[in-house]
Amino acid sequence: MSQETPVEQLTEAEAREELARLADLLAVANRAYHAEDAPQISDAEYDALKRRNAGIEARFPSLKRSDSPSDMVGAPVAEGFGKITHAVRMLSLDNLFEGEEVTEFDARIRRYLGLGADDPLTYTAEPKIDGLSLSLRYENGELVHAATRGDGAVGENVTENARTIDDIPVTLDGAPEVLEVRGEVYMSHADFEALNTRQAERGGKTFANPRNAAAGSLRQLDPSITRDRPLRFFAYAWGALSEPLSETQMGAIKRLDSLGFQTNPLTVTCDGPAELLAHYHAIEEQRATLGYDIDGVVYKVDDLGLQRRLGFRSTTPRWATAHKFPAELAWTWLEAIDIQVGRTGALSPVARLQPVTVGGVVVSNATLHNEDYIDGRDSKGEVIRDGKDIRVGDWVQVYRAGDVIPKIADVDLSKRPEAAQPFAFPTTCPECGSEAIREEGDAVRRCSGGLICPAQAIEKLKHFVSRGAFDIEGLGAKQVEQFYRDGWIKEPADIFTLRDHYGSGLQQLKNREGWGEKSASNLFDAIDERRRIPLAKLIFALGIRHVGESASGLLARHYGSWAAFEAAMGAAEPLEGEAWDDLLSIDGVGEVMARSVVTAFAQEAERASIDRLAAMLDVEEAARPEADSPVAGKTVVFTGTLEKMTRSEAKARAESLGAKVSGSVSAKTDLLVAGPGAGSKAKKAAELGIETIDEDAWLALIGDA
Ligand code: JCF
Repeated sequence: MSQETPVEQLTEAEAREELARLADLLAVANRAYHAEDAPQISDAEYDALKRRNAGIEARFPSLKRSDSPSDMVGAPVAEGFGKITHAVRMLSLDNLFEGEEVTEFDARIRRYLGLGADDPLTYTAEPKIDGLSLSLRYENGELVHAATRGDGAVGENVTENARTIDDIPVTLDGAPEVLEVRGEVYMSHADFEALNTRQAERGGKTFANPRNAAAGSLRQLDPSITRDRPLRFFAYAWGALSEPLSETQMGAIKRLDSLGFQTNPLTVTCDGPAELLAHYHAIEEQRATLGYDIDGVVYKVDDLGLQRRLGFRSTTPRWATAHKFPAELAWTWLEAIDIQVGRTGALSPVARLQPVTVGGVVVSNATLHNEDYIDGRDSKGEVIRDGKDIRVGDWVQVYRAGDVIPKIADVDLSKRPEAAQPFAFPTTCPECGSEAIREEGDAVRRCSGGLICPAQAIEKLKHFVSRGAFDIEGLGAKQVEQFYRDGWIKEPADIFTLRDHYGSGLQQLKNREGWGEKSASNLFDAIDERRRIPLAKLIFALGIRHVGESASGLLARHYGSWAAFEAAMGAAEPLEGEAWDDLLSIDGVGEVMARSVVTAFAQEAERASIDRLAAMLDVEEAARPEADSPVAGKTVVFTGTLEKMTRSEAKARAESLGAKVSGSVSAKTDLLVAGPGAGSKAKKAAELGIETIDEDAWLALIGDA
């Protein structure tokens, strides 16, 4: 990542741009990984992107996007399994990579808790298993269900499969009435090799690595297949509990162990960052001889009372982190550079590589980001890789860090073939021939063809039918692409006339290859089922740049109905005036996103296509946010000394209840919480007639007293 402008040096404008780029890259990576079960970039690369994103957000909190990758956890639920809503959300972990960051992690926790550098603070450290997480729910000692993490809130029901895993007890003795045990399903190296050999002999599917093998094996619709796969399970956490397991993390792990779960024998307690780091190195040294894949070491605050106080950010606990092992590198030949055109017209260069194994995974594609990256410059025009450009025929270093899209980190000029020419980045779209334009301040060149570009049209359609959007059963990326190529579906509205046009008469869907009477009629029914659609899903499905799932939710809740939303976008078109200001007033909607939506509605062809679609649908109104906490929607200011919590704890708690926390008192302030020593703010609040309460009254108000 050294090639990129360090986060500390980014200007605000660059940061905004970079956050947009990272959101795009991570969305692409996520889709590639989850839709195809075949990662394109490594875990570490993926982590590096997420980390950079988080770093920029930390420096410029106001630029955080409503579709921020920081708010995503894992994959949406796959089709085919029932869904289980987790009683307690399943979390992922923040990552750190460098030794010094362990000290920062410790310092951050101390600051949050108001502890001094010399106060004792114990952590646990354990290997981070590279498998997939699973939540097991026991009621009265019986396993009642098992669910994958899914998106953290809702997972897949894999109970029958989990029952076939030897390490997972079906009954427990002496367990709390309700006990959700969380841990990692994984496959050992030996079992993985044997499985792949067996699969190859039978002409079956072989797996890229043990993690994919474990995921593929657990997510079998037929449990008898899972039974034949040698899966294992380590327990390391818990969800809902009817009574506490212990007062410490280590105590809880021991309790899980005595209940009959496998827990990792390398789990230890450490007093402070130096001991954590020493254990990290000890585990790193044993990594190759463990017999299963690990990708780092997990650190947790040992005291569960402190864990409770530390709480969570949106998807990760403050009391834990994963210290990842460094990325893996390999050298290979760059055989070609292809250009892919995305949904928003972005031309993305993809490196086609002579296949090479990087950290156990065969890599044949890598991202080259954009034209400047190929040239040896970052998006600011600053020199990267000492200014070396990348050419077809070069000997290049591939970098994989984790699990999603590998990238080219370096090039060896001493091996450059004489005939190698600088890469000429196309200025026309390779898919439709339209001019490809790079706008001021955009790192990316984009096809200007809009809907006439088949690549954009197809990508837009794929997005339209994807999981967070219309999610039409039987109409996935493959089918949409086929229908597009046949001229049956050119835009989303055409999906809803498919039955009328191709259900009967000369061109019948059921007579086409791959389709029969039943599947055709099921498809038409599935399409009809989606004619009624929540407003947020419709907005998201439109595939407007910068408008992700959470932004769509914000817009839907703000405008309430399709008619109101559509009218407002039209009225905001001059990018000024009341409707424009109203759009910008939505918390979480920034200027870039606002501009993007309004412009989409202002483009005649696009607007016509949206109107044709809306005419086919019955759009459900969105519920306006309801005040479900006494401080929801209120602007709160804390001042003076707080005695029962630190300032950041108070802020996080207030925000989790829907309040907005501000640093200064103004006419917009609804409530001032003043501790001893409150000065000018209390005075100002009194002048403005703003309600002022003390810490105890605040705790009583929010029900924490
Ligand atoms: O080993 C792991 N992959 C692992 C993942 C271990 C842990 O202790 C975890 C985790 C994910 C979340 N703990 C949490 C809270």
